Amino acid sequence: MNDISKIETSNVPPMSSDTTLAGPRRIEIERVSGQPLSVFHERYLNAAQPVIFTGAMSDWEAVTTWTPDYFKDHYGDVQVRVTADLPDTAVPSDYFWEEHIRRMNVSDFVDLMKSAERPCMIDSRSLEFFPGTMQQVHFEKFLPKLEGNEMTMTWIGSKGTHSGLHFDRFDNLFGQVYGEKVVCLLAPDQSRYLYQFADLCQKSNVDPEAPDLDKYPDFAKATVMQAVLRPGDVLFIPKVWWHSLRSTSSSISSNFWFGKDAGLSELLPLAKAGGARVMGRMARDFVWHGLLGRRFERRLLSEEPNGVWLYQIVRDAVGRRLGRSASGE
Ligand SMILES: O=C(O)CCC(=O)C(=O)O
Repeated sequence: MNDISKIETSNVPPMSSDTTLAGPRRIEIERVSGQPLSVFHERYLNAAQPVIFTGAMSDWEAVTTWTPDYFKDHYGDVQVRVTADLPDTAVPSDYFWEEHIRRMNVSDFVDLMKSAERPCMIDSRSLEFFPGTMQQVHFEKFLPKLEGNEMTMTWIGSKGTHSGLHFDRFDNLFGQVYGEKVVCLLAPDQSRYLYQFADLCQKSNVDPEAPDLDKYPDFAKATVMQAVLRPGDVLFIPKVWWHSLRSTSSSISSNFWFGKDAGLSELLPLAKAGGARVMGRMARDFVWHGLLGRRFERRLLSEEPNGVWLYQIVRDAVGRRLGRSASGE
């Protein structure tokens, strides 16, 4: 049974399929409820098609127990790396991580969440840090078999956290456990409208909810899929699909990265969409930060620059080849 839920238009920009209106076309992410798991593979995973399984977590213990206070009561002494004093912007990669990293225990973090004026979050922490929580989520129900490289993470944050529009290299099942988040998705072929960061082609300068069309006029040609995620919703984000998430309340999410990661052949077209700016910067960073080892500052909620990542791949491949020749293989 398909059930297209109504989107809260107070939280997200209005939907529009009228391309004569200024701004991108906005459509709802498909919602499915009932007995959806059997259709996941064929209809969504194999077709790389986003979908929200409404209420898919209703019998997961996490949904009935996880709150900020639950983590404080059960894991208060666990030390975590936190991003705090976060900027009020949808483009966190404009900032640098070092200025926002704090280390504290979960108890202090939950107090901070409740009192801080600026957003803060425990971002992308493995559930292994919180013993017992791994048994309270059941992403494995979506997959006939596991490969062993899956990562189950949690995101715990105050109202107003922004992930920034970006893509990842793994398929992702994103479960909203507590509170609400607004999500925007764009297909990989929309990359040419997204004004990627020169040093990080997987990060966009555009706020998909409130784009600055004077600065980023091509974004008006894009198609944005969007929804409000509520407790119990599981969203499928196919690998290399652009996504941004913003919390509209205190929020706890858990996500599950799985499958084969996108390789160079999938990533290079996305880098090329950024044009000479991205490709030139990648070559420069390959030499400057990779080969010559010059220090770089990591952007907030970001990986190392693309050029450094590429350098590491090349270095490891060369190392393996030299190792094989030395051992006479
Ligand atoms: O929830 C968030 O703020 C970001 C989540 C995300 O980017 C992801 O699961 O890949």
